[in-house]
Amino acid sequence: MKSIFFRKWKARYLLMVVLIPFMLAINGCGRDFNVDLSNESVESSDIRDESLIVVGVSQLGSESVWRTANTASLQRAFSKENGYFMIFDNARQKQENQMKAIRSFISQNVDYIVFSPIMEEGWDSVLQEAKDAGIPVILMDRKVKVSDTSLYTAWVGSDFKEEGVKAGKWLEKFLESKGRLEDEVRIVVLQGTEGASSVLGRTEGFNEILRKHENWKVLECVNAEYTTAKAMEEMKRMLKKHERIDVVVSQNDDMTFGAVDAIRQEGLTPGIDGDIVLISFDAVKAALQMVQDGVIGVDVECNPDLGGYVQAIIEAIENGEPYEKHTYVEERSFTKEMVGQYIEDRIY
Ligand code: GYE
Repeated sequence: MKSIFFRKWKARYLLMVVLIPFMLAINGCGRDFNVDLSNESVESSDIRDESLIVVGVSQLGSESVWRTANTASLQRAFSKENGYFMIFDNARQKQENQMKAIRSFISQNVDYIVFSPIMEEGWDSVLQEAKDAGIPVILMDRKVKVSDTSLYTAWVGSDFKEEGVKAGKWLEKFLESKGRLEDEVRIVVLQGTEGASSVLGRTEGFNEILRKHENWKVLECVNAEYTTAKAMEEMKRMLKKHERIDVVVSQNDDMTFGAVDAIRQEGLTPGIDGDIVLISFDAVKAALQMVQDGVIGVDVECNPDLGGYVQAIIEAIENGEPYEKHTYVEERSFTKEMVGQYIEDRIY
């Protein structure tokens, strides 16, 4: 933890390094510096306010509705009203951009670095640099695979493996209810970004249940990058290639939307009473509506509202209080029978 004096000095310096490139960008000549101030008007009071905690946030991209909700959650948590100055960088799906952003946060001497690592591997050196600079790093959403866990301070996110298990168990129950537990079940899997914790965990969890059923056949497991467009393309291709597909396991809702469109375009009916059953993850509002309509069989929730949890950890560190190294957030699954009561309150 750094002294107030240091923070005051640093806040003044930081506001200069943040604001100057921002002003240049407005004039069309700033290039690499990516500060999202769309929700923050930079007023002179910001410049004078030296008590704010400076948090550098490296978001991995904006590929999904989940990700947008996650970014909004961070913006709510790290607001000026809550005592924070947030420097936000969108890495646009590139690990090298995330590394650049983190190094830039280190050179600006921020108080905390918060980031969602696009993939698990490859973070040792940059995290070592943050540690050497004495800047706590709080991971959210996805994890990192490092030899030394002291390279990060804490992690907040979902139990992705458990999400995969829930998906598999729902499929068991569903097939049983249809009297199809013994039939051959032909499955395709739409996976998200290669090497991401959410992909690794959901795959591992689902496979744990899959292994118990010899009659469940995975025809293909493809990378559709967590996006609607890629999933639509892949789903169309697979529908042409395989004479019958019974189940699509789609590792996020955005890909599910693409798969549903592709299925319909092929003249088939997606849904629990249709030709192809869909299993999805995230549980964003538009997908919950599709659960209610019977188009998606189950949507396994993944909670993007992580800002408050990260903020609580920072506050504990600031106050010298204990905090958990790993925090798993609460989640449930949604099916047609019970989803109705949850749709209206969904804010994303
Ligand atoms: O499910 C997906 C997103 O890592 C949990 O990333 C996250 C996943 C989420 O883009 O929609």
